Amino acid sequence: MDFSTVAKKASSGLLFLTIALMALSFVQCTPKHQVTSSTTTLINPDKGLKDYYRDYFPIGVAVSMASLHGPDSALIVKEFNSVTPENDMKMGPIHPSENVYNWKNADEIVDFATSHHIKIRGHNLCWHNQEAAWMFKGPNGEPVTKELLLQRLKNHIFTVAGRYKGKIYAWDVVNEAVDDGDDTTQIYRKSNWYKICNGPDFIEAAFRYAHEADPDAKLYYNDYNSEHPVKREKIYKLLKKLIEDHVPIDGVGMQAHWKLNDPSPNDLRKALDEVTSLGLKVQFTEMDITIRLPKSTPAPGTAPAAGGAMPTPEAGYTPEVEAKQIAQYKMAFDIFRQYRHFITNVTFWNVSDRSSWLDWRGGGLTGGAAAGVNTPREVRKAYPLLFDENRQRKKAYWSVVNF
Ligand code: 9MR
Repeated sequence: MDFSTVAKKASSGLLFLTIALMALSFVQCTPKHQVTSSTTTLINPDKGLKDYYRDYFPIGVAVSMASLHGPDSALIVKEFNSVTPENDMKMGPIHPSENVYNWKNADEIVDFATSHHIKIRGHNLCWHNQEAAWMFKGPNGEPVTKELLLQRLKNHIFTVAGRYKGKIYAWDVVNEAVDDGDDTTQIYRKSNWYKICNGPDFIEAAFRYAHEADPDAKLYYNDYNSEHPVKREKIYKLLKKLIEDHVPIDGVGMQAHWKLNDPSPNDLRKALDEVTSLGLKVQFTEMDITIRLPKSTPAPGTAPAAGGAMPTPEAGYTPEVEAKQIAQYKMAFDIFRQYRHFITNVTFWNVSDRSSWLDWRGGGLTGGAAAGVNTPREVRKAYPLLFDENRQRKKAYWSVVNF
């Protein structure tokens, strides 16, 4: 909200104070009653995220069997109008050996979404992680040839994207194929795919197969840290080459696994400007904003111990940390709305802070391997989403719907 503009227009100090107090109350607490904000949003507890963003873009969430079968399910239906299978369509889980496909979970997600008129993003058709190991071995256990590997990739994509043709509206066709290092000449990740194909041909091939399998599906290249300057440039080079080679690609998935101060608004805008200058759409495909800090960073409000070492790198979900998270979410969604003509989906990676993939990373809830009797136990929860551990809307939720 632009307080200075309002202030100029307000004919009396009292009116200004009233408006300011109303606006503040939307950010500070969960509204109990239907009220009209002084800007454009109608705050209404019966509405879900998807309703506030109806004129902007679909709002999605990553789902699993646990979330479809438990109490998350009602929240998913109320708040979201897009889902992405968190794991159940990845190559390893869905196609564990040459003639075996595990359709059960994937079908269930598709049926759930279809019956609730929820869009489905497919995730993903080609990745170096959760891969189908059998694909890399030849018929006699020898390393597979490039030709056979691409033939297998084609069969996989035709079978999976073909099965859900017309039901999955967008696919992450290739996931995380760009290298993370600082060497700007090293564009591609040295994955099995890259090594066996002796280059990045598999990326182009995957897009062509996906387009053949389902010509109406929107096809995305999906990666993380897409706002970091070095990686951003590498991704840009990859995309530019795909476009020059007339590869059927519709857009870029920016995963948006973010931190309290990362990305900066400037880096986020730059990433969006670069990608959209190529004529591509953007989907924020795996959004969460962790409160966890790199090990050497003091938690907000804590002082370094003698010698500079931090006794507790993370102090938990303190009010100060929460305020930073609210600000980061608000910044992101303010920018998303400004780029509404280019952004075609914003999806969260998991439903609520009760269970995030981040909680199980690097040691999980019980502390890392270094946590011992004399070492204070680390708080490992990430609290990265818009719903708390009781699946209630957080203040960060209200900061993104109050616009
Ligand atoms: O959330 C997923 C987690 O359950 C899996 O164990 C993990 C395996 O690598 O993958 C997670 O999802 C990843 C996504 O598929 C691609 N981008 C990074 C996500 C978080 O690791």
